Amino acid sequence: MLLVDRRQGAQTKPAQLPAAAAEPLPPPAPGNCTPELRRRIGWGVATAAYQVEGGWDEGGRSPSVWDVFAHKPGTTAGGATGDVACDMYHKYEEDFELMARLGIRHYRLSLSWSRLLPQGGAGTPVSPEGLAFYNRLIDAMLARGIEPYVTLYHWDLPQVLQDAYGGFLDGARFVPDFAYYAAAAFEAFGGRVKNWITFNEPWVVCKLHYGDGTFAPGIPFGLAGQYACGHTLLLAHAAAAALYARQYYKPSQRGRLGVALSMTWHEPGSASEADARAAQNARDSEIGWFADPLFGGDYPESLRRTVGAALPAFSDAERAAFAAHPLDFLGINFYTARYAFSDGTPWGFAPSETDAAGAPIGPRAQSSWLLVVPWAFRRLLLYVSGRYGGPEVFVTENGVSVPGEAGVADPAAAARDAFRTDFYRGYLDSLCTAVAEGANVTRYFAWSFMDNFEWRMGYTERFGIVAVNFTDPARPRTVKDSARYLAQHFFRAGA
Ligand code: PNW
Repeated sequence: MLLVDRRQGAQTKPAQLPAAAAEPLPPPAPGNCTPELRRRIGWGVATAAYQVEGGWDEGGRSPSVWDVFAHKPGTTAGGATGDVACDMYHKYEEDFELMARLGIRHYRLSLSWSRLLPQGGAGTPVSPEGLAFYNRLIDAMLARGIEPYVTLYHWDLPQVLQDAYGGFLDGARFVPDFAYYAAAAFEAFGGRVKNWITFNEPWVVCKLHYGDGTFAPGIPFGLAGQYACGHTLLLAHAAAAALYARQYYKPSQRGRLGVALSMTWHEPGSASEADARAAQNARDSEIGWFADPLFGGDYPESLRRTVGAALPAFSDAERAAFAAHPLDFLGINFYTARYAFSDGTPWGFAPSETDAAGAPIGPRAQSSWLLVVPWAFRRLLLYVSGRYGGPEVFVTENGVSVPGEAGVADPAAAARDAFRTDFYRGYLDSLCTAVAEGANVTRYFAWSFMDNFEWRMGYTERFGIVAVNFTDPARPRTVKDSARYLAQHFFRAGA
């Protein structure tokens, strides 16, 4: 693996660089990402605990809902689990070494709740081994100049809490349990961790995990479950934010706290007023559901009209809590876009992968839901900036699964991921355009640092800029071309 910039040398003395044929030179930085702009933003990578750690029954960790779900036959592609995953539980030193070599100085990770608190709930003891593991991990990161951005909840609810009261379905019990867990994390790590994300993708947590039931715990609770979950999650976020701000944490630790929302851009299918409205309804249903209350408002009107009685109401005190503790930054996970057409109702929408003439919005990645639409990034960032008063934005995830990549057995061949490099080149150009036009993006995290357990799709969809060989017990890593591209133009160039 050759990580130095060989561009000069390759032009003058190609014969002395035998690796050049195997490792193509990265294409230039996207035109709109000027050196000045690339210097201004901190560029990093992201992962999540269950997707990379492994060590599922080590160090006193109790199972999360994803352990139990993945162990049930027929739930994941090929019966895959996160039992070992990338084995980062044992290999984190090597991974931080690799990050440092790539020039990565910002790393978004998540904590496994049940590793830190095996009994899950408020008042239960912190696991000494769980605590020691994350202490070592954070110290190893900091020793290499890598700044941690820690997500408290990336989908791995302790199974004990699901069993005891249905997890997010019982807000009165979940909120104090989450606040206790958050406090334990702030207390233990807040002296070194200055960036906190309460929840990853509330829309996925509540729609896929509790509404549709396609994700763990695998029980469809319908619209009532979905919106009860959303309500609980928002109140739990507010409780953690209040705690962080008011108690000693924020004043003494001087950190910042936000949330990471998944956002699909919905573009009107035509210039008609009905389609413009449909697109707004679509944005309300995913973005507005969480962002409108968090920015001091209430659930969007279109949501209230379509969901009806299944949508809970906030008390005045609850809404005041959101306003009193605004997000220090808004995390955005951005992957894809759809067209929205009118469904004939004033508050609904019909999403579509094709425009009115039948042209697809973009090429498909390996993931069936992921259509590659670089121009939508700019639209989304400017929309968020306009609607929510120009908040500071961290792009907490952005990335792609390459068609056919998981079937490539030779890691050296899998490292030739031109499709992914093109994805980053196009999406980052779009992001840089939005920033030049006023969007306040200060951090960007590629999803993902390495190939990992892609939830129901197991290891059949790869998002890593670093390859992991999952058939080898040692789980060796191989740097992909997309990582070299990002290293050269972004990681090494950024803030
Ligand atoms: C995100 N969708 O998930 C998650 O935060 C990551 O853990 C995950 O690995 C990554 O994106 C890639 O999938 C999503 O259906 C899952 O629109 C599903 C959707 C979007 C994001």
